[in-house]
Amino acid sequence: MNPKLRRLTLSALTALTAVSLAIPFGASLSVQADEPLKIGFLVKMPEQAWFINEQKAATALGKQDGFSVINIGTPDGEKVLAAIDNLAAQGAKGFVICAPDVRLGPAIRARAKTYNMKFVTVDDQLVDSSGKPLADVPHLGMSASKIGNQVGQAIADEMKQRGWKPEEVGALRITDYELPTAKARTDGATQSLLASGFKKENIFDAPQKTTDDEGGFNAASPVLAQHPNIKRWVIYALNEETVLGAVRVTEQLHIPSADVIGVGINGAGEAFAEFQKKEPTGFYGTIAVSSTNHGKESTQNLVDWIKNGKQPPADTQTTGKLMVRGNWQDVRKELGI
Ligand code: FCA
Repeated sequence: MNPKLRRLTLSALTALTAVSLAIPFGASLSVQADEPLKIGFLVKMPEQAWFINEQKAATALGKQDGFSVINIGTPDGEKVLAAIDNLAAQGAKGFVICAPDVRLGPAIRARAKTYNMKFVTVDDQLVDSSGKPLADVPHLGMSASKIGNQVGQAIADEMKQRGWKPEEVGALRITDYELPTAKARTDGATQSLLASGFKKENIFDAPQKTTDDEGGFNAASPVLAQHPNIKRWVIYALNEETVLGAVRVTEQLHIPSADVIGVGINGAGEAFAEFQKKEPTGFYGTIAVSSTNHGKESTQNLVDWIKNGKQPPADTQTTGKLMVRGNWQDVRKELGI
């Protein structure tokens, strides 16, 4: 070895020994703590624009504040538990999660506890075996009933605008009653619609299996086919992907887009694409909520908790704004989506 290099190596070694001698017992722990923080961001539908945007916002915050975010798609319970194991193996200290089934609550909590990991929920609040929210897990999600009310109001206003009489209109209500936030959203929409004079007997339920376009399409098909006598439809559901799936069915059935008012929730990529189509479709609008803020704030809450022991707020509820063809770009900008 070149003597200069050897001298350098030797002095580096001496320095290292001196340092390690000076470090009291437990040093390895403090060395680990100096490593950049790692957290996970787990979502039930990694292909949905809403969740892509949340994860992107979390990653961006990490880049800015010096921690890293491991994004994982967890479409079922096994994948969630495997992801938590995987995060622990990588040294992650906690995670944000939107679980594929809220009833996984106790299992997720137990697994996180084994690794001494902190976690918060985003969008879908976990429940225990009796269906009660896990109160000790901090949550950030939409103010579901209020946003549902906005959906119902937007539909009612547009019906009025088009001069539709309530007795000649059917409502396709696509439901997921196993997910509390979904039920609260569609209940909210129904409430406002009825308050505007909509006929209760003209509301038809279409239960969905999955909360995406395909789920909306499959739920809507049989219900629309059963009512060929109804010429005008309004459509609502827990999110815009579901409504878009149903709008595609109305197109297949050759119901003119002017006879359909679909209003969704989210304000993400698919809605933007729809608003950019040359001709208006049956998708009238959506209540846009900032997925950027959901991703960012839930991550910030978790990181503050891990780093500074600051307990996150128990339940943060976010608001939305009606986005239609005419204002979508402004609303998008305003909400930083
Ligand atoms: C649920 C829905 C998503 C989104 C989110 C905020 O998880 O499935 O589409 O609306 O709430």
